[in-house]
Amino acid sequence: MEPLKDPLNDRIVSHLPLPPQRPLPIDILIKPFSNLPCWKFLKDHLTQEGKLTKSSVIFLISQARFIFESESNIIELFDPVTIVGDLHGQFYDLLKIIEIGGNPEDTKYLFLGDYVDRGHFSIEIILLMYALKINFPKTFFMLRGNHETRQMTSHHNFRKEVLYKYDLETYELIMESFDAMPLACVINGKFLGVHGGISGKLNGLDDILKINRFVEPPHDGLYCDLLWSDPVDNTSGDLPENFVHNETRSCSCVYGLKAAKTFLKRNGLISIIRAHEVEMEGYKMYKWNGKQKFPTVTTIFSAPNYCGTYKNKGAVLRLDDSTINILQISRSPEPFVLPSQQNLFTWSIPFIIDRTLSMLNFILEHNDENENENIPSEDNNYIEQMFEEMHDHRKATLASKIRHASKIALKVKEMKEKNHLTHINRENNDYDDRNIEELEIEKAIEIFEKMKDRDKENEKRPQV
Ligand SMILES: [Mn+2]
Repeated sequence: MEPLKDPLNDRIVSHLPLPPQRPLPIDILIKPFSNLPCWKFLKDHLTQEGKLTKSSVIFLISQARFIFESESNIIELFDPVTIVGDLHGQFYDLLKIIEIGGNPEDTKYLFLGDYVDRGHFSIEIILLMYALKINFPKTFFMLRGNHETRQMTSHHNFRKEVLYKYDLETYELIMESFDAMPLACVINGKFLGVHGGISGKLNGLDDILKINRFVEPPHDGLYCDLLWSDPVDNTSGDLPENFVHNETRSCSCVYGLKAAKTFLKRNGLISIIRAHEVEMEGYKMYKWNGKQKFPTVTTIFSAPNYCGTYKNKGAVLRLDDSTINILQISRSPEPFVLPSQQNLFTWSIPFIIDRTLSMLNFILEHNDENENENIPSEDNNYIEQMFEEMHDHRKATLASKIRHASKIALKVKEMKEKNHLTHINRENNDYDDRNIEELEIEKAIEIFEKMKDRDKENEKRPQV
């Protein structure tokens, strides 16, 4: 599609390609003589920050939802398969994943959820992945993550992103499509794929099949645990009980070796492959049974430099002949977006108010006689007259009002900064995405741990 016009040819960053001129209409999206979206064309359009017409969006969401609805709670498949963890709105990294993980036309894919929130390009991820799902319903699979819910997308930024780029109806349709996503996957009859993990309420795979998944996931129980639970973070896998409360998430449970072993044995499985937790290397193998043994649990996390701050690698897992291979990726460059999709004017208002008020304050606090020399005498007379007419207490009132306003402006600024902690704070970022490779490993781990600690609150389930 034609790019936007630039009649004056005065763009400051001229090397950046212009976005497409119009939203992609459905008759161009759909391949001729078929009912399938042209995913490669859509991919290029979205990469250039193009939008879609409402009918194109509705087509993709409703067709994908229709396929999800036809799937069982548990998908059954066989390797070779490329398994992908959390993406969190990092569309430009998804493009890289498709590039290295294999062309979806001839590669089987399993995505473990958490497509949306945190990053700025979640809707682009959903639209492209839905187009792939429609094209390859039997080889491209998407499970539900804990962020594919009304609660998480309202608490984080996906809802805002959809309202900004599309509208409320689009958001609600996407939520209904999330309700239809399957919950788990069994590969080769040996591996359980799921977003979070197992549960005290999970005995057999039958228990997962019995769930009515077509709802907003509840706050506790098996459905919640599949999406929210975590493995215990130690080398032995020991826990005081089989399942303990998950403090980090404010809901669900933590499971260890004993619980995992019991569950796997009972169901003839050997290993759990899950996502849900950011890892420095993009993956983590829990070899609780001993270093030589097959990992009981593997975490796969596919959003490199998560939130623009973690400095972690992203990874995808390639399962072939029941053997695990890991492919790592670094962050791909993406268009710069201000936090919460603000425009430059909204973003700068607190700073402008702040500056203006400090200027006013300065003027009021300084009454050096000599400074009046440069002011034309008529003006000077006028100002003096005005101030003489003004009683002292009025001057004081005015000054105090300005000081109060200044305090308010500072509060506004603080609030804004606090709101944006969950997003990229580029100013305080010592290293940009380009030189992660050059970071010393100790420094990278230090930054990763610091960011993880600072971001703790956001990994919790919000309390309602
Ligand atoms: Mn998650």
